[in-house]
Amino acid sequence: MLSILRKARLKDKEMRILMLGLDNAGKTTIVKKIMNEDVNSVSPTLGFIIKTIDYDGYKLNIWDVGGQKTLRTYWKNYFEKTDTLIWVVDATDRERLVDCRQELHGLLVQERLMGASLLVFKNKSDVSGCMTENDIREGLQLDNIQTHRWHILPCSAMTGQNLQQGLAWVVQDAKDRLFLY
Ligand code: G3D
Repeated sequence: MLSILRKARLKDKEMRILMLGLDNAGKTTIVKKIMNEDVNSVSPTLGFIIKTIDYDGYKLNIWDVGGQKTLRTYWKNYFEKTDTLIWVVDATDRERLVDCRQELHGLLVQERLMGASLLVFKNKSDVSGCMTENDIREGLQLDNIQTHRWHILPCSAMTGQNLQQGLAWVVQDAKDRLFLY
């Protein structure tokens, strides 16, 4: 039933995208950069922000939800009807990579996120000496994921690197899924 509803919405070219990650990963800055807003005036997201982006004929409703530890228990309130989960990782934060992996894998077992695809943004890739794509792939054990279609992209909310490519993947994946199910 859920997949039928999801398919109907995808046919309407409307998608619900949930952007999550640990606090300070750069979620709000990514959304601002995509919207061409000033990225130098970002304050921590205490609740959530919804932004709608038109991309390749699709209406992308992006939910940016706060990632502080105290707020993570509320993440489940946003799972319903999610087409794509964008998991934002701070590539400079080696200390919290284990925390980051545990939170991500905790999401992937959630029933209400089962039909969603996963895009991992390796953010802050503009910072020299940051973790590589391979570091993140291994650290988050992405190759173990069999329940969701997934993809990883290095990006930077500061320079805008790969943000459009990320949206392109999200939309292409949605198109592919229309034919799959
Ligand atoms: P969040 O929404 O995930 O909590 P924010 O994260 O968007 O608030 O960003 C947290 C901090 O990381 C901000 O710095 C922001 O400028 C910085 N940041 C986000 N993305 C990038 C990036 O791609 N490259 C670099 N170099 N910095 C980034 P402050 O200093 O305001 O805390």
